[in-house]
Amino acid sequence: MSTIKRQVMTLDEFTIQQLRDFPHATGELSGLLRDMGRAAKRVNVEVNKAGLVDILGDAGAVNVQGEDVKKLDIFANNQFQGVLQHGISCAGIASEELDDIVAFEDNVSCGSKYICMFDPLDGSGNIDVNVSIGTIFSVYRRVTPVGSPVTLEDFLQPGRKQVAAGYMVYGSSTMLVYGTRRGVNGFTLDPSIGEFCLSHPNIKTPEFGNIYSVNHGNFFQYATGVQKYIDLCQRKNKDNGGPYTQRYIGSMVADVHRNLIKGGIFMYPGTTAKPKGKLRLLYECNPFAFILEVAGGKATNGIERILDIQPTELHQRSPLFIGSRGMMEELESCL
Ligand code: AHM
Ligand code: MG
Repeated sequence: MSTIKRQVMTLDEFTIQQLRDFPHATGELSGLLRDMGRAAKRVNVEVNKAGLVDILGDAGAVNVQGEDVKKLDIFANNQFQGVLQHGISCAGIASEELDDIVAFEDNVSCGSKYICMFDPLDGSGNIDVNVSIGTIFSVYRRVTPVGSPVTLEDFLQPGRKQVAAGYMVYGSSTMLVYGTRRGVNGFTLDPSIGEFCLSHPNIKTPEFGNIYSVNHGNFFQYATGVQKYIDLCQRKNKDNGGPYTQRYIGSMVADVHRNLIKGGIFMYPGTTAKPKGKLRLLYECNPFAFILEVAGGKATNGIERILDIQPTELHQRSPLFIGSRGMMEELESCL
């Protein structure tokens, strides 16, 4: 029997295809990823019309980190929470927008072995000015028994325990990138059919890149080792002897996505005012550390591997250095 060859493979088809290699898999993780993709399409529609409707601006509330919450953050949070709560592949969630974990208490959800953590709309300070923003998520196997409601313990696991992690970029095109231990794959949303289509199979990050990304405004607040490395970036480039190029959008998803594809290093170091930096370990650092490591890169907090940090609270922050292996090694020699 001849097989029909198709040019595009959608996210749904891809996750189902992956199942064929594991006849004993339950399909739960694939289902969860498809749920996330579905919610992302709804968020994408709202992000795209952010300039048109009265959804822009502060919602008037302040989130658990003490920052202004934009209406779209809440919309996005509700979409991801809703799709997982009504689905059958997730037992509970934690979100950057919520104080506490949400345990899904119905029998079907309690019977799931996975929990999901997400930053529903990262870089939301950029919404008003039409700059790329994104969603970041990670999936863990719960440690409490299947069948009971999840507890905080299920969420406070070191990043190396992640089963999958991913992100969506709402940019010049909308992409969903996710990784499991088997590899990282990128899907671009084809608006004409409303499907994420495999566009970046088996992503590997270059060993070296030409880009460094950091908030230069904080330069004098960084530790001496970090300053030394930034200085090095401005002076030398391993390949051609010239300086590296500085690129910093202020939307982590877009900055790290670009560096993943092109090669580079992204840094959000601690400052004298905020020694732990700004980024959250569970919602931002861990998922990207997982993806970058699977793609061949590295991620540390300047002292230890991000994925080895034992979290003690849901919303804890961590300095982050992440990117191409060769550039991370250069950095480490300065720290
Ligand atoms: P957010 O979760 O409140 O959107 O903040 C996280 C964002 C990251 O996307 C980005 O890398 C960083 O904040 C930029 O911060 P800064 O303006 O301090 O450089
Ligand atoms: Mg964020």
